[in-house]
Amino acid sequence: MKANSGLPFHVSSRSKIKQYLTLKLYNDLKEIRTSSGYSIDQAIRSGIENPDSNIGIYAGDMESYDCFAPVLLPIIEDYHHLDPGWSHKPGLQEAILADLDPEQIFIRSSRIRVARNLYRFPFSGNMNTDQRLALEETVKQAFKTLPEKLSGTYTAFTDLNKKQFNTLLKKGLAFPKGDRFMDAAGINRDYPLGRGIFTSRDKVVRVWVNEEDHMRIIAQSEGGNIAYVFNRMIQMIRALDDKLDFAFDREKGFLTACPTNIGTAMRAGVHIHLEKLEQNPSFLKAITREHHLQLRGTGGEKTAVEEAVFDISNARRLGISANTILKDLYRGVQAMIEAENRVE
Ligand code: CIR
Repeated sequence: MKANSGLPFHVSSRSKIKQYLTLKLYNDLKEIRTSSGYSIDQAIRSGIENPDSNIGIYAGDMESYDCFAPVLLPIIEDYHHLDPGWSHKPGLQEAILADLDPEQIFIRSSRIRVARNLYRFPFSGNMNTDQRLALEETVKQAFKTLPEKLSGTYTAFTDLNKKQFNTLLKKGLAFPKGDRFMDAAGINRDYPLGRGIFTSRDKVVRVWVNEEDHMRIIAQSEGGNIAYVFNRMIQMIRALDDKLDFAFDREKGFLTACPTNIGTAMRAGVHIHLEKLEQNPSFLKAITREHHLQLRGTGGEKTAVEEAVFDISNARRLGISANTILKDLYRGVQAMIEAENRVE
């Protein structure tokens, strides 16, 4: 008999939740509710409904990480490849690094984002309509107090007609309703109500409101000047941190809806054209592994690579600082460009 037989995970599922949630553990956890009423049944719904889940569990609030720790901790330690005694590493300092691709031959764009949630609100999949709207209002007020150099415009999706919304979506200035994994977790509920995007005047910095996390603070620019992008993002994080209380735990770092994002909650990446390395996937994978990076398809997670444009980003988010993540990306992409130039 398999350890978790009796739980309704699909026979084909290779998710971490299926791997770690034994029937005994489920029985120990099934009556527990966090103070915002979140249960293990809600937490694992996405993993049950989507047999192709990698992880299959979402936190409904900060407290989920304590209440459901018996199953979440082993998943976190496994996914983030943590050593015993692990802990979140602070460190988010502005960086000085030369442009990786000053002639813009390989790197199409650089994008860095962090997820941030507010400690006073349940997380996305566990919010009711009023809470979602109240969160939007809280964040909107914070945007109004930003210093001049960070200021910009907040656009609520409900204020846009279909055509306006689609235009923003095409420019990457809006986010669509989430995927079926998020849907099953309740994260898409009421979409587009309470959702919107803040855009700085020069459009380099954006903040998604009420997507998978309360906020995704993003900086994005064409080319390979990743330090510039990182520094712009940090300035925005600091300004918002002054006004809002982020969900944070000393050991686990910044807490997020998906346990894959906790810690620095940062994803730093480039879209890069690697025509020659595409023909040598084992070499590309070796560089990726050596620098703790991951390869995604052109359109992001769970998409295909089109015209040799790869989305390369950090594989690690917890147990190392944001500055170390940036260095990993820098050195890894540098090695890829060197290899691309070397291969005949
Ligand atoms: C899953 O379990 O596959 C989805 N909830 C998404 C998990 C996040 N990303 C990932 O596995 N790389």
